[in-house]
Amino acid sequence: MEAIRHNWTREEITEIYERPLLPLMLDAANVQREYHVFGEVQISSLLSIKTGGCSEDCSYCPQAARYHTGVKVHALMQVDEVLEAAQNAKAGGASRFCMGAAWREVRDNRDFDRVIDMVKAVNGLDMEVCCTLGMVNAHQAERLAEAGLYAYNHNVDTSEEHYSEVITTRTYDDRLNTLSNVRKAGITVCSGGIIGLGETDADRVGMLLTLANLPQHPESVPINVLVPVAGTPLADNSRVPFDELVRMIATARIVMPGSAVRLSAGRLELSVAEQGMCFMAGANSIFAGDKLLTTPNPEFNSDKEMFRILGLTPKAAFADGLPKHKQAAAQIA
Ligand code: SAM
Ligand code: DTB
Ligand code: SF4
Repeated sequence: MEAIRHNWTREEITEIYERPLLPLMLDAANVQREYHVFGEVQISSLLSIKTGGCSEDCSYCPQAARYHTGVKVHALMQVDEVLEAAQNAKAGGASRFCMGAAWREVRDNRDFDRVIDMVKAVNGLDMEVCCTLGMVNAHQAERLAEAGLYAYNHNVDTSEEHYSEVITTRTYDDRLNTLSNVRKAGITVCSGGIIGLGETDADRVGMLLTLANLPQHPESVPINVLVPVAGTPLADNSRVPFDELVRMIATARIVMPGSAVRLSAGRLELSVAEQGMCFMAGANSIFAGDKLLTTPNPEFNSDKEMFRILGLTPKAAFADGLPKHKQAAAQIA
């Protein structure tokens, strides 16, 4: 088994990214087989707990207040509503429940107290609980960890060089700083990005270089394909050809062998055969459920059929080990 590395060079990642597609897929599949159960796919379910009206200018995002996208603003949901959604997600086969808020950052107010209650409530269902709430400081990350948060999603989104073309209201370093706060609090890290933002191949390599050279790789790496939304500045961007997505996934798989690589936004535009190529190239996680945060995602039954056709199996919650607070509880029991 090749060692997990954190000293990749740009040249090495470029060489991998540029390999001919089928040999690249084979290389990625071999890594996949060494580090994971081939064909096992982790299923996450997403819920937008606070929708729209966001102050940021992320040029891809339907929830930014400044773009007129038709997304209805919705205040923070109630804990019991969220719990019910999590129960439904679990019944549908999800092992992870991810709550997303259209916030720039977490603030220390009653809304955050309510999110803490949501984390505790969903944690009681024995699901991996995940949040994506924007920037967090060290203290906020610790509060989330104490409440039982398993994972925190915060994407670098693109390369450091391309970042300011996409977002101007915060910096790449802000993003990395939040990831470091999350890591220090002992929460697993979920961080990836989007392709189709107008970036070059060098930017895609650059994004993977940032992620693969973090002191510890993110446990989950979501690869999103831009979902173009009318009203956003990127509404008319051309669709990413599927082979470029496969290439991106395969490269992520090879440079971060132990991580879950998530085939994230954009699945609705992909056939089962194209998604099958992504799983072959090392994707081993998806968002399931007919909605992402605000945009549509494949229906439950079509994903069920895809799992049947491709021989995929859902991964159980906590298959990679219990988080700290659950380990203590397991010892007492
Ligand atoms: N507000 C928080 C933040 O920005 O970190 C959390 C929610 S935000 C919607 C989470 C991620 O969704 C973004 O970082 C981005 O990668 C992804 N995303 C948002 N809009 C998207 C779109 N139209 N297509 C693909 N991915 C998108
Ligand atoms: C991630 O990388 N993708 C998810 C999740 N993390 C939060 C979000 C995708 C959002 C797609 C656009 C929408 O539905 O609003
Ligand atoms: Fe706000 Fe997050 Fe959307 Fe950016 S990606 S506009 S921070 S909700």
